[in-house]
Amino acid sequence: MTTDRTTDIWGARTPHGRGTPWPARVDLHLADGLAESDVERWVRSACVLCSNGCACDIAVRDGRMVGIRGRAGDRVNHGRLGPKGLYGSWQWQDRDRLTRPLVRDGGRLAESTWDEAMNRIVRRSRELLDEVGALSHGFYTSGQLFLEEYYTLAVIGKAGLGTPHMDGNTRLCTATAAAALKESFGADGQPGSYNDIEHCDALFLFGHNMAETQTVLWSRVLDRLDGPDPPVLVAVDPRRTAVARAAADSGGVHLAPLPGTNLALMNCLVRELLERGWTDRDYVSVHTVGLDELTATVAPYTPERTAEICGVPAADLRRAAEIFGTSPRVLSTVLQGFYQSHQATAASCQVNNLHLLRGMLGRPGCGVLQMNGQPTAENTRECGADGDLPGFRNWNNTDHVHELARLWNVDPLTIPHWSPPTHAMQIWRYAEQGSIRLLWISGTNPAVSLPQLPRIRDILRAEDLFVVVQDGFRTETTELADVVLPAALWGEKQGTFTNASRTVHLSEKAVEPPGDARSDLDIFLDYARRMDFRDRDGAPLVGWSGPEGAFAAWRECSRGRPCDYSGLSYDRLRGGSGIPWPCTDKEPDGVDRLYTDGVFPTDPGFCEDFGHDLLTGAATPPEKYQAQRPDGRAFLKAAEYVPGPEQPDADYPLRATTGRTVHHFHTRTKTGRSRRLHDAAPRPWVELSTQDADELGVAEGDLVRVESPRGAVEVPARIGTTRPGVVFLPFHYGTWDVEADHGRAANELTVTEWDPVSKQPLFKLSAVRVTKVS
Ligand SMILES: Nc1nc2c(c(=O)[nH]1)N[C@H]1C(S)=C(S)[C@@H](COP(=O)(O)OP(=O)(O)OC[C@H]3O[C@@H](n4cnc5c(=O)[nH]c(N)nc54)[C@H](O)[C@@H]3O)O[C@H]1N2
Ligand SMILES: Nc1nc2c(c(=O)[nH]1)N[C@H]1C(S)=C(S)[C@@H](COP(=O)(O)OP(=O)(O)OC[C@H]3O[C@@H](n4cnc5c(=O)[nH]c(N)nc54)[C@H](O)[C@@H]3O)O[C@H]1N2
Ligand code: SF4
Ligand SMILES: [Mo]
Repeated sequence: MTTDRTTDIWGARTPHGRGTPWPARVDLHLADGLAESDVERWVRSACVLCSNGCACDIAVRDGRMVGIRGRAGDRVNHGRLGPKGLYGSWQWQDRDRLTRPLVRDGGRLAESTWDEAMNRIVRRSRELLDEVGALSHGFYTSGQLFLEEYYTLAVIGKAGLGTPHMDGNTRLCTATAAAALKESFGADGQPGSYNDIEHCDALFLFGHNMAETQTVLWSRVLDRLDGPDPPVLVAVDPRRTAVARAAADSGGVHLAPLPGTNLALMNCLVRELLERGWTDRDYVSVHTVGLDELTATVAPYTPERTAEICGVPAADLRRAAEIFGTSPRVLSTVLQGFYQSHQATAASCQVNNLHLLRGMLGRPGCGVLQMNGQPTAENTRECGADGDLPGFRNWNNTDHVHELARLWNVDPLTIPHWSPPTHAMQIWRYAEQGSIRLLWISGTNPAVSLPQLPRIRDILRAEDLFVVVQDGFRTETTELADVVLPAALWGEKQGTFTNASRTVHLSEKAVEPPGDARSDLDIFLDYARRMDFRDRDGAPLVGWSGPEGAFAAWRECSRGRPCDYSGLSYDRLRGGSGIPWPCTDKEPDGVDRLYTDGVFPTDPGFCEDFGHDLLTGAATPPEKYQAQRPDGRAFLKAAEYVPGPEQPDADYPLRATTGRTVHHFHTRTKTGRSRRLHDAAPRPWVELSTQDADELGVAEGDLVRVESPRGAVEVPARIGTTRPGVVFLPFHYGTWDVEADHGRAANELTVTEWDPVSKQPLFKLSAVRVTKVS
């Protein structure tokens, strides 16, 4: 690697024209002093530091990971890797890892054995099952384990214990992607494809800072922007990000709405399309339901009225609508600026609506990417580790429950389906109230990543909550656990996962885990064995003992469902490229775009969900759903805009939003251990607009105190990137690497509120005040 990719984020350009393939460019980084000829083995994998899932090979020497190289032949990245992939993917391997189970004795965590740690868990688990039943058990998992691990956990939770209290941190991440896809199209599943970037004439990024959060995908966009017939970009983001700047430079527009006003903005864009006749009437009449209600709901959102709500010029709204309405091929991406706000599902559904109204789905260059964030979030959802039934089955459809009961050979009554699965925010509430008494956390660090941290710490510390935490490192969360289980991480175990455009990769084991660390799969299997979960015939409920067996079981579970893996196997995934699902005997190479025929999985017997009222979150009763006679048509769902739950006032006059920076991944357990990435962004900050900074008398670098009704942080100021009235904080910085420093985490400030449909918390909407400290 010749350049420093912490500063040269996207690497060298390989420009190309519309409709031509994205040229390959192979990125490589090896440990200092090593040459490619020093590498003993290259081991196939894909990067797990975001949902892009860039295919790579891990370099191994002397039993250690010593580098990484992009895979040129893979459909996702054509050889490229970003700064996190290059510098954050493996450098943490020997840095203060958890190597032995820890158990809490006399208030302190002490090293122990697997037998002792697992016995404690099993003892507590049995006691609680006897005393109060399965509802005492809650599982809070991740978007970062492997498919095989999620599916195993889902079977344990649903068919072994029978608890509905299971969810992933995907609730904080892409619950809204799933919800918006279910509401509009009947089931989860990404309609579009990354290949649409090569074909689009316009690209809309809704609340998505792709330049920092999917850097390789952004390279793909930059290569179009630098080539002949580049697309026009539209960015919707209250900050002037690299995406926003590129939008302005491309002849497009940067809309910078006030946080919490996305739905008003979207209703305006939908209204403009309808008013100006920029719709495909035939497509709409044959393939959708709900046009009348949508038209009536968006009618009041004139550009002038919307301009007032959102704080953006009416002319810019008209221009954005014109670009959407008149470009031959439009691709949209949606992410946390939409998902982590109130009315998240309603706003994200309007993106689907824009595409439905123009008949722009299932064709090259015309797609929606309701993005994922975490590398394996798709699998959490598919496998049911987010509480949903595996295979995008509908908990409210008895046939679907019976299918699973047959597959697992258990009584259908064991499988919780008397109510919707418990979402993470409610799991934490039950733990707070004391009805959940065993909380098993895997692959997530809630003591930094959940909203309103003072509350989360109190819940985890409570005497009568038994907390199990499974991680590769000591974290803010492990420190509050009763039992800590040392997990093998990426490169130290085998398994598969699926990226944001449905592409499945196999990640092989490159090296041995440190000390006694074990894969999450082995830990879950060990629990199942010790608990002696059995099927109806007395055979072990979980009939597999390794990843490939788990994959085979999942393949059967997915057969015939939208996320059909029946044509996939480990061997097939060892070919040239990852393969997108659905992959069947009929479509052995997978399917690039869904809904090419305009037929959607909305049939009542097939759909994943009967939908909700987007405004209130009330579930649509099955009879009412059937009465709409969707029969394969998509839903044009609508809702009016309402202001967010926490509005600025005299005490807290500014709107705070939070998010990411390019160099770190989440709570930095990996990227914080990479010297280069750490040095590139060693500590947190807050971004202020020039106008607000002037009024507060704050200069660049000044230490300021940011306070919400829930907590405060003190961080240096950066000036000029946000719109007036808005401050932004990166959420990566907990306290694990500094001595007893409180008040660094953005989530000291955030609020415990969620979208009524997806239940995703509102990380991007709290009221704060800022004062200068020095
Ligand atoms: N470098 C890096 N990359 C990552 C990750 C990481 O931690 N670091 N995490 C991965 C994961 S799990 C995820 S979920 C994704 C997230 O990827 P993104 O969604 O792109 O990241 P965020 O920074 O959370 O939010 C995106 C943008 O939303 C804007 N925003 C804030 N409030 C609003 C609003 O009210 N309306 C609108 N329209 N925009 C708003 C913010 O200014 C921000 O620029 O990134 C993935 N990639
Ligand atoms: N304020 C604010 N808060 C946010 C967000 C925001 O934008 N603003 N974004 C939210 C979003 S989108 C997300 S995705 C979450 C992320 O929040 P978290 O999931 O809490 O963040 P991570 O640091 O990724 O934590 C993952 C943990 O799993 C461990 N781990 C990694 N791989 C494995 C594995 O294979 N097995 C096991 N057992 N452990 C493993 C890591 O060491 C790490 O401790 O944060 C959310 N919180
Ligand atoms: S874009 Fe995402 S998946 Fe690709 S190298 Fe970067 S962090 Fe890894
Ligand atoms: Mo996420």
